[in-house]
Amino acid sequence: MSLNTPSNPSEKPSVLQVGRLPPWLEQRLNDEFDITLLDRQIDRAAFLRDDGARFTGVVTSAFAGADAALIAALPSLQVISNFGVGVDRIDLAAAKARGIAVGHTPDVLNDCVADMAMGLVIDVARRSMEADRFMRAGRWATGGGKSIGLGRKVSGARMGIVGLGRIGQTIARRADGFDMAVRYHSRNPVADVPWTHEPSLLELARWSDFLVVIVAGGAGTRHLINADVLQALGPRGFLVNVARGSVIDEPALVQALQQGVIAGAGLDVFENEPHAPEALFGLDNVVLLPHIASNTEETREAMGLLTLDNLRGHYFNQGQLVAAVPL
Ligand code: NAP
Ligand code: 8YV
Repeated sequence: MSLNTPSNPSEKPSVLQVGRLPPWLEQRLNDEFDITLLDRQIDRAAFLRDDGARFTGVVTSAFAGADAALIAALPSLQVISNFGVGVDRIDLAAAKARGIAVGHTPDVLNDCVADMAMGLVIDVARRSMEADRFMRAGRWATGGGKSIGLGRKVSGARMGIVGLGRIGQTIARRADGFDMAVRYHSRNPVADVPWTHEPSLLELARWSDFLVVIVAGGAGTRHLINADVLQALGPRGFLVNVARGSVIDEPALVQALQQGVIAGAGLDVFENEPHAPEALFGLDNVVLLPHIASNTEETREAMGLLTLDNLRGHYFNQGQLVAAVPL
């Protein structure tokens, strides 16, 4: 018998699922665990009060998270497995205080998130989405062949990366391939990388043609990109955010885009998802994506398998999560 297979299906561990997950993953979770979907409970508070003590695991996503109230309502909780690398919606302090292990999905999504960051850099600089709208409206033909205005060159430009972690380094390597000059800002310089650390975020913004944000979310980075940083990026600078919406002061960004304080922005994430500031919808100098940077068949499958493996590791391999969040 494999370590990953429970000896008796009726003894499957009880795991509470918060939010929806890809259907194939929900199927696999149901095969191996006794899953209850919190979203199906009409009166969540009553359900948690009556049934909360039976769950030893939670499976959630970067979108749904697990806040302090939920963790407190689950007195037997041992493990939280997150479908996603970002754990800003999980109350890590509450988990740590109770000795609850937290698993997530690092590394398997680096390529796709970095690819999308480069896609946004190109889209916003070369105006490809704007050009697509122009074509679909028939304006190329009706305008007698007159095209949209000029874009800006990406190859050889300066890219400042805010957060040189797993994904930030993957973006930097792609920027190298575009012959870009790369510098980065983080609290600590990263050892053994060829890119220059810039201790001042304002200086990095001043230097950059493209400022790409890929720090962790949460209280420590809330509104790190504020009006001063946007001012420093300046009227020829572009902002790309594939981290979390909370990292940007959104009203300040809207104003900066409306008033030409910066040249444009490419945004995959927003402060109040699934909502984005409506003021952005009418602006041509912004590219908006509905948080899809990791959404490929390949990466979602790898994330799902790691989400499963973290649970399996906890229950069937002596509490050894494959990818545990350091608490
Ligand atoms: P990571 O390896 O932990 O890197 C995070 C980086 O952020 C580190 O370089 C860290 O460096 C830096 N950082 C943290 N706090 C900072 C601060 N206050 N000021 C400046 N830098 C700070 O994480 P990762 O795997 O690259 O993922 C990064 C984030 O991307 C995730 O947490 C998630 O929110 C987001 N993400 C988004 C998507 C999407 O679909 N758009 C997909 C995956 C991930 P220091 O500690 O030295 O400061
Ligand atoms: C996903 C993400 O969109 O990994 C993260 O932190 O934000 C994205 O990969 C998310 O995990 C889906 O819930």
